Amino acid sequence: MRKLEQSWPAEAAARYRARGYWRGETFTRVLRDRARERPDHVAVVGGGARWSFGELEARAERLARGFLARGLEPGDRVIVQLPNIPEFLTVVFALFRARLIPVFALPAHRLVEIAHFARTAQARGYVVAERHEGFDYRTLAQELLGEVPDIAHVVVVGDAGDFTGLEGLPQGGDIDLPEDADPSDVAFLQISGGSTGLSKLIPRTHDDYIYSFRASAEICKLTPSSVYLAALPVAHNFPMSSPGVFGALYAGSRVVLSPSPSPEAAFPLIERERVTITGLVPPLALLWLQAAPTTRHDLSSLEVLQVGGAKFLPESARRVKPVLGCTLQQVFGMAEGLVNYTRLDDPEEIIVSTQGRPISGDDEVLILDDAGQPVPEGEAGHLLTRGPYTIRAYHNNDGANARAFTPDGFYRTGDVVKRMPGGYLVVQGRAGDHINRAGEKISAEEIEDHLLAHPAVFDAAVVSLPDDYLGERSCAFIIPQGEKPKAAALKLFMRKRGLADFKVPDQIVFIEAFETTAVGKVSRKELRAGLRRRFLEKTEAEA
Ligand code: OOB
Repeated sequence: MRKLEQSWPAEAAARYRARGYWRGETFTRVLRDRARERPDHVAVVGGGARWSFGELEARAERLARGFLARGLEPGDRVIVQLPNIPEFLTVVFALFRARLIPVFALPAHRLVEIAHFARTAQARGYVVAERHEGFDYRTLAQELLGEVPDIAHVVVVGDAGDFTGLEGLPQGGDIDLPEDADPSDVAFLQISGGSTGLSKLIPRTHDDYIYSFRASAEICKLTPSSVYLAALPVAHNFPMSSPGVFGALYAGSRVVLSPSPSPEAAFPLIERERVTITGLVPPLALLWLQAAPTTRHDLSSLEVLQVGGAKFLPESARRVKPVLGCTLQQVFGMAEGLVNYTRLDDPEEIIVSTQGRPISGDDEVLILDDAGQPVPEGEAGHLLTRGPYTIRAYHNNDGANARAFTPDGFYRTGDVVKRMPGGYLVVQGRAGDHINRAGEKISAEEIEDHLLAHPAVFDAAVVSLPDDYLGERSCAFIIPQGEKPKAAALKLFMRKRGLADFKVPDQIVFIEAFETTAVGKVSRKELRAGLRRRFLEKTEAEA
């Protein structure tokens, strides 16, 4: 079996075990333990399904045999691109049971992204839903096979068309399931927000990831009577593990999957299932705050609303309790590891004005100035971190590893933060050039590359602009070549290249030239900063 590398030095690993963070648990054992303790407790609700822990385990086991009987082999990587449907959980637990390695993609990803994940992970399998929000993933699968022939198996949840359906996998009755994974093995590959260039793959082990959601479930005080609503796309790290669906299942709670995070979809589920906790990105939280006062649905079961993924401004944060009647919890996390939470019993001022403090006493946090020196408490600096669930390296990416990690293993988050008394962090912004569009991270560089592929684009620079609803929106400054293209045509061009919709620039501004300094060329970073500054000054002057 091809094992993927994980990268904590032996000394750190031994310390994390000795301190009880890494307890030798695996995903398969966690599910088995819950299924034994409370076989009939409803674990997953979604679509028409209501599966108990016992049923979830039995389904996962059956599917695990099916995947292996189909020809996948332990160690193979399998891209999982599923919306919030209960099969997400059976598929993922089945892959763990069969020692296959899920690679998590979001439903919004398209050919460019999926092909990149498939190549980087050397994936052999791809699991999709037939369709979601009007998009047919079987067509995407077909295109993927044309680009990445190593994908030998496509499995479709729903009507499979020419592919194999989940229900149509061989029964595999005669297949022996492999021994359980070693807890220090890489369990899956998560994708990075992609701050520079293309998304990177993040190897997470059973030990480190299970620690992060077990501790998160404790911080969120989950019990078997809690009900967690997955409103955001469940393959994202926040609804997956902070405490997310895995933390909820760990605590023996119930997971409810909402097909969409909109109030129209989520509010009826909150009422029907008596949901106690859910997580949103700031723009959705604003939408909920707007919809709640006039809804006919009873939201009184909601005890905690988590908000994270992008900065939630104090003015909005202050409204959560009076409008929704529940406790706000701010969550500042990253797929690479470190997650910060405000605690449920923190004073209101901490809850509304900070992004929380780390999960673990062994999360090491450095806040450094440009010269790499620590800044005093209360002053802004670059956040670097190292700890029991923060990776030390990306999968197979020496270039990114050299940039993103210090020689002694700290991850450079790219975020600029202040540390307040008690270790609470306040996010100020970020040093890098990505756009945080409603929690979706977009790399300026990646989008510029796509724009440059258009024959009428001479040069392009993509920046973030403040946006009342999205937090940030993307704006592409373009120097045309020859006849000026239409903005709509450029957007269509990006979509046709197979780029996820959220990456298509929200705004396109044509300009004649980029400024250069007397020395000549400026860095892309300065160029983007200058364009953003001048654009904002100009719009302010016009207002
Ligand atoms: C979460 O994970 P990613 O990997 O999509 O994005 C991480 C980045 C952070 O480095 C930071 O720039 C930004 O997203 N971010 C926030 C934030 N939470 C994340 N910026 C300001 N305020 C916040 N509360 O987004 C993620 C992963 C796990 C839990 C929660 C969010």
